[in-house]
Amino acid sequence: MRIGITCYPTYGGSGVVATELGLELAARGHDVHFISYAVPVRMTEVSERLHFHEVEVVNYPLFDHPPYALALATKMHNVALSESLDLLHVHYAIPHSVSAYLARAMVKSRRLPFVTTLHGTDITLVGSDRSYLPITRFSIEESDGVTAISEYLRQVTIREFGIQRPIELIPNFVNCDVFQPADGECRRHEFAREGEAVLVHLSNFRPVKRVRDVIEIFHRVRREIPAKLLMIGDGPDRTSAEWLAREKGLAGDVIFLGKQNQVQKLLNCADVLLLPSELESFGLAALEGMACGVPPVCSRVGGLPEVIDDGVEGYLVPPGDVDTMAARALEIASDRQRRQAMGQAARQRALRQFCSNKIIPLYEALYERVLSQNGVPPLPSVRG
Ligand code: GMT
Repeated sequence: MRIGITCYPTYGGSGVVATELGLELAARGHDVHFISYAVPVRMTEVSERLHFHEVEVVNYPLFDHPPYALALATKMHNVALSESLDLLHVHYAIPHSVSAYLARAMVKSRRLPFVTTLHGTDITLVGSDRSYLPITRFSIEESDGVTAISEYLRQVTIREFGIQRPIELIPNFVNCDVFQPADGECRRHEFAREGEAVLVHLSNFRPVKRVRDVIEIFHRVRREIPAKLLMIGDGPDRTSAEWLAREKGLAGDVIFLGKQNQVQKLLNCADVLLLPSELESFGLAALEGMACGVPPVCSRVGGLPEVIDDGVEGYLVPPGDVDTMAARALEIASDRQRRQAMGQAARQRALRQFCSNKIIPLYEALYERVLSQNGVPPLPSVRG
């Protein structure tokens, strides 16, 4: 198939999932065309089946707010025609599914179906804001296929938006060959001395991630055992977290690494992953850690209970309860056997349920259904 994928190309989880999906689809013989304003960050591979089309937004003094959604719709339309796309798959409803709706309407010569994947804040925060709710609901209803990345998000969407059409659950996934426990090769020695525990946090440092809680948790752990904390990612709350770490006298033990590409090489060094978010519709970072054999300590919110079996593969704790999170993290980090048993259980869970080889066929089956419902037989790929 020839598939156009649109996502936010930055470090948000939806962009990561969309990019990994594109890479996997290309590896399985599909032609994948990313359509966005920048090259997706995890699109590090080059292949004849992977293409990128940049959306350029023309600015003009009249435009206080350049109309990205329109530039995107135009680019989708153009690429669909020039590359004979079979369908569009947009990640994050706003504004991508609206742009896809316009592109579909603009392609007059044939049907150009589009699939929308809902990721989280497009429903729980931005989409449910009254200024966006009607158009988000409209574009979901108008999509030819809709998926949600957890049952939690599926239910919230149906409830909050009153959606009548079917929404399919296709959970997030991880490439379990890339994200796997370290076999000797590990960057741990770059950050921690022998005998020090390594805790890790990975996010876009937005308020919903509660990054100050990460520091609070680490502070409590650090009082009990020698440890280092790796903070991977960047975003608006980084400065405040850095400030708090200094205030607590932890500056030498908390290492802010900023945005990183090969996160698996950092995750697989850690003893515990901390994700104390206010809300996570899935919690991709927790899954990436689990695939690397690292037990996560997370908030019991949103879709996280669908990913982690509490007490077996990691721990789920009410959001904001930093004392309990610290106690759980300490329990794992200070007991080698416990850490290994939980890490193995976490890896097994990822292998059982969330590896890309299990999930990508679900997307392929959905594409085929959408195409046949629209009377569009998938075109044979140009390159065979
Ligand atoms: O976490 C964010 O703020 C980014 C956001 C996104 O859409 O880029 O992440 C959401 O999608 C991820 C990938 O599907 C999920 O793993 C995250 O749980 C979800 N974030 C929230 O629900 C807050």
